[in-house]
Amino acid sequence: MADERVEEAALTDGFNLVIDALKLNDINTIYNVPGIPITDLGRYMQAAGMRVLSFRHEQNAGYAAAIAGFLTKKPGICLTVSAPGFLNGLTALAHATTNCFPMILISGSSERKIVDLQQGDYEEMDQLAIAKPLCKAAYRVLHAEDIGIGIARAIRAAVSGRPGGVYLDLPAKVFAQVMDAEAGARSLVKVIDAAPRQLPAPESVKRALDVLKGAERPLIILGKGAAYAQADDAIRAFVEASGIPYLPMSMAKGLLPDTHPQSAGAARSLALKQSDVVMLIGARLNWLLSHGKGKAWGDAPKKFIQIDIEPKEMDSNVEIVAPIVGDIGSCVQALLDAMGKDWAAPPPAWTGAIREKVEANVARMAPRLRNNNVPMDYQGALGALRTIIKERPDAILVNEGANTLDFARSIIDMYQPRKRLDVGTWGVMGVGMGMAIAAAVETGKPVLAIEGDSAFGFSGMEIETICRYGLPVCVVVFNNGGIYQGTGVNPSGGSDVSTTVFVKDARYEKMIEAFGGVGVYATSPDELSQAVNAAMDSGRPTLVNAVIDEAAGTESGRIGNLNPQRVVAKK
Ligand code: ADP
Ligand code: TPW
Ligand code: MG
Repeated sequence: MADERVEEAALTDGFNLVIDALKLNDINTIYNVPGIPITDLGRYMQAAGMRVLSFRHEQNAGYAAAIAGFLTKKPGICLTVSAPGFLNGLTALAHATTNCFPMILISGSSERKIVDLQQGDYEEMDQLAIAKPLCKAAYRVLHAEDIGIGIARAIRAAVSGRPGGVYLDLPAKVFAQVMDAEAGARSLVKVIDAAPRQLPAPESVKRALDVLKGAERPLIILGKGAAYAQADDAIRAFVEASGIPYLPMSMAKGLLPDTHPQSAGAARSLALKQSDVVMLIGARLNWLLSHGKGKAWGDAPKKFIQIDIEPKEMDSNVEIVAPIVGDIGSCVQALLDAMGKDWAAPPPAWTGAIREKVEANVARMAPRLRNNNVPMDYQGALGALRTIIKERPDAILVNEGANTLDFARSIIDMYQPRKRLDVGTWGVMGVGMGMAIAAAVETGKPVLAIEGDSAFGFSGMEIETICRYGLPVCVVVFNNGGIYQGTGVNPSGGSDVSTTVFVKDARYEKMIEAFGGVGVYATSPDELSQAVNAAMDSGRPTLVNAVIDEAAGTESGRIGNLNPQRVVAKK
């Protein structure tokens, strides 16, 4: 007996090595769905003091991991079973890559030699090959002694340069492989300086400042890369020292408070159209910025300056006259250092015009946000929630839907960095509950999730997860009875309802009651406000069913123009 224990103490195995490698790299939270071959891994992780959160669907665990990466600058880890679990997690991995969030999808997999000969193993699939085009890097570990290096590579790939999703394939066999404990310990790698600073070239900083100095109507656009960078003080100092109006992209809201005098948020179209020099900081000129051309940008000729860690991003859509390649913290600091004391603020004609437009638009909206209509419209309901975020600026706002998203983005002011989490680059539905869970877990702050009724449906079962872990999440379902609106009719006159319509007067609040949470049915902004304040005070998992006028809103929210138009009617 005694000899056996000594023998055991001198050995380690794949399970232990995965746990030791993650812990060595300060990764202590795992978002997973258990099953063969990773059930025991989750148990052993929990036994080893890691936080292992089990979800009801891997896609939601994956979205949680992706946003954990955005919030912490460390890769969020999603752990799944083979083939179907892996595929369920893959959407989130692709989403992380598209949004430049660091994440690692770790999936168990079947027996290599059976997979490769397609002999029909349990949950057989060539996962590595399938993951590759959807992520930044993909690795497979075949031997226990390579677990340390495999995890180190995955971490570095996820967070260095432009962050993104990484796939790590762990065949079932590896977990049970045994090796000498000391050799095992030596095989682990602590990743040193996983995302090294990348200093910009001094000449590119000077070139950018020269272009900015020549501007008459300069504009800064802050993107979610700027929020991710956690260079909040330097960014604010640079924007303020420059005196240039700025526009925050959706998830960059709050980097400076939306009420900041230089914010052009409420004068977005004027700012885009009339600007002559635009400096992008951690924002791509993709569809969300109309690719830097066309009607949205007006007739005034533009010069673009861009700060990004990814050199290939430059000139992706239009010419970038002054590219600055480096990490945002270093780039913005370099700009600040090189600006000099004699920096001249932009012409008051420009800053004044923007300010005037902002104030006019804010004043025009104000009375509509105070309406107490029943059924609620988006302005009345979001006016109430806007006040709640103003009073609780450290709460995290999660937001998805179409109208529910577009109205909330413009109506709700944010006051602190990384407090607004939403559908991101793809405008994907289903991120809501995963993001809410990770936000609560990673930050310990209360979370307010404002969800279209359709959007909520994509991940709604995770309210059980929220209740199970007792997370301080308040979900508000904007219930207009459908996708975009609840008023659609079946054009054939048949008995099926329209493709965009759900059950009338659905009682979503009863869903959370099934799991011991608090359910509230709210028909007016006052009721909504009361319910959400109570939830935020108590921290109890809550779902508020906010009844919204089914005719409010528009098809596809603010991006209806992206719908293709039918040319030939069906005979
Ligand atoms: P948004 O959707 O808010 O406009 P995007 O996702 O389009 O933002 O752009 C984010 C950009 O930020 C990406 O091009 C990415 O390479 C860049 N980025 C991310 N992190 C950093 C960083 N630390 N330093 C510099 N650029 C970064
Ligand atoms: C994964 C397409 C965009 S917005 C939306 C869908 C289905 C739902 C809008 O209705 P909701 O909001 O949430 O009730 P509201 O206020 O307008 O009524 N599948 C995925 N992603 C997307 N974007 C879609 C489908 C879509
Ligand atoms: Mg809806």
